[in-house]
Amino acid sequence: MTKLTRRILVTALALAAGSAMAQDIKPRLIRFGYGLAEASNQGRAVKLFAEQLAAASGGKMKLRAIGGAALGPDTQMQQALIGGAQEMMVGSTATLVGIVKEMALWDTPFLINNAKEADALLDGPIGEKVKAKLEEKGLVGLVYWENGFRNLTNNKRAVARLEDLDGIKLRVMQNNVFLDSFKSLGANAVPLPFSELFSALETKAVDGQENPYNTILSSKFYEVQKYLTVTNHVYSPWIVLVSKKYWDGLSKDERAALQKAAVAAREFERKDTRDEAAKALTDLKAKGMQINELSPAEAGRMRDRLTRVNASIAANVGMDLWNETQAELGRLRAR
Ligand code: TF8
Repeated sequence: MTKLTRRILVTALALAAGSAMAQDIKPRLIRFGYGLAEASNQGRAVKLFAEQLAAASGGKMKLRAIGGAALGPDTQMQQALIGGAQEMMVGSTATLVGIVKEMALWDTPFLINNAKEADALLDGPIGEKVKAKLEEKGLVGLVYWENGFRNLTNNKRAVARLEDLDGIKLRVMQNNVFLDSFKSLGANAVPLPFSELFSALETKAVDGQENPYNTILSSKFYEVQKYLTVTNHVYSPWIVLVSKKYWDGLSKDERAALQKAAVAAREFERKDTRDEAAKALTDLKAKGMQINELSPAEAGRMRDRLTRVNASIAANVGMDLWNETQAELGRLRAR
């Protein structure tokens, strides 16, 4: 080797090492909590997130996934993130309404009609605006994932007409929009954390609940619920959250690695969830559930009752945000 080639080689090696070291990433261990089972769309996406994070950080940022609400229900994890006792979580936007009132926007019945609208609205300026409200409350929202369109199950009777809901004890998420929505449909709505739902259904403390097909499957609600009514009454997002205290201590590169992994997991999660939902009804039927669709007339009556809560949602999230959302949806639908 001539002196010159040796010098070139040494320089090349130094440059390569330099670019790896330019990544300001320290060894990190992130406790990431979630509420559903490991064998669920949520669990699968968290696993992919962990892999993507390792890849984006040269193996330095490690994610410890803790599912099945082992770290507590959503509201408890949110407080742990705010206090800095836990680094990350994914959960329902609906359980955040007590912290950021604008999150109630996503609870508006029939706001979103399909997956395309959901992605465009959540990933666009409206979704960003709502997400940004978290920071002053001690949370950082990275991305929205899909929970999905919610449908009704119960153990009393097939719900074919609005009146069939009369007196049904229905578990709802801990949030006033859901409480008002289902009260206005005539159900006896009871707020409960998700982690208590299976046993409440099993012991018949409640008669029914509402969640996307994916969750009815992965949480085995078909074991304790006979009737499923296709209502698609609201599109529920999930949101990936980081403790702001933790986030503030991260370098630019560490933040970028987290954001990159969150987006990759979002793309995976939405596809996985939609694929699973598309065949879920067949699966749930095979598990013994009795499934019915509402007649257009009854669906219309339900829709009409549910949208009576819109005025109070608009007042709560603010008229500006409400109007901007309607305008954005108008634009998306005109495309
Ligand atoms: C509910 C939600 C839950 C999710 C999950 C725990 O009904 O849909 O399934 O928030 O992340 O509480």
